[in-house]
Amino acid sequence: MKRVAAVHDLCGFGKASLNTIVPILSSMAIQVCAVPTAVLSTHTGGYKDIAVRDLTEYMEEHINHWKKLNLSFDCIYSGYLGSPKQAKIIKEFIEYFKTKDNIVLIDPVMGDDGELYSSITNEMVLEMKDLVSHADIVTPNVTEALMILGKEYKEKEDLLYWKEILINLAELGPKKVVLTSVKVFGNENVFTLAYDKDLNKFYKVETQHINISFPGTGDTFASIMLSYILKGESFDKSVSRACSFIYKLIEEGKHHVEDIREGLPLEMFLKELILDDYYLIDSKEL
Ligand code: PXL
Repeated sequence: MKRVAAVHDLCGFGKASLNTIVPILSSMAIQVCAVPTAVLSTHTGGYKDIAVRDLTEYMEEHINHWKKLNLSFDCIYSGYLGSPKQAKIIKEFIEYFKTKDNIVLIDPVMGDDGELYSSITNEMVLEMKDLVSHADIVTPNVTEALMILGKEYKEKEDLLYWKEILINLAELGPKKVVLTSVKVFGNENVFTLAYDKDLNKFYKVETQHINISFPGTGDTFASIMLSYILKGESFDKSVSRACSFIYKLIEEGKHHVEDIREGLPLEMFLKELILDDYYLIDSKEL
């Protein structure tokens, strides 16, 4: 069984972070070993008076125990961080647990729609940029990508501009880059773009834009993509499968979720994910 070290927070209510990562990877027969970065009563997407416990100090003890146990992982997968110092802890984790065969996926969870999440500081953006340079694969949305590159937020651009952004991100270190929530001039759809530096290939997956933003969608996307990669699916197919399933979840979410803050209706459709029983939108070369 493949094993993933998942360095993410736990939000008690509202499907995001470990509440989506654990069910997705587990149902795809991948073992999740959590390194919790913070515990929150809810995610920060629309709730007030959130209770938060940052686990920066605790994380080192947690990881030290794992070192004594001589554990090994097929993937190191990080997301939302509780403090900028956690980026350094994760870099050390990567240095210790990285092998020539395992993969490092960094999802630089920081914001969406041109805004940083309320808990994310400028220091965090700089630390995240540094952390991204240690990744094999990164999965920012447009907001996160432009923040990392120190560029001003653009809601729409042409595909050549976004291609350049993929290249700029790969220049930081990662061999594979996935850019989500991409909008293009003269087109009402939404694109997910991917770049495989080793193959020098660019891919795009185009889906109809549904104007609802469920918190936790990025975590769900990255976890589905990672599940397929670990199952041996090709990079571009893994991206297109994740896009297809996310599209299905958003579409179903319109009918099944009363309060969008609760997140995507993941539990209702996990079975379809496991059985590959959903409409596949193919990727095209860009
Ligand atoms: O889904 C990303 C995420 C993770 N963790 C926390 C968040 C969010 C997005 O809002 O607030 C705490």
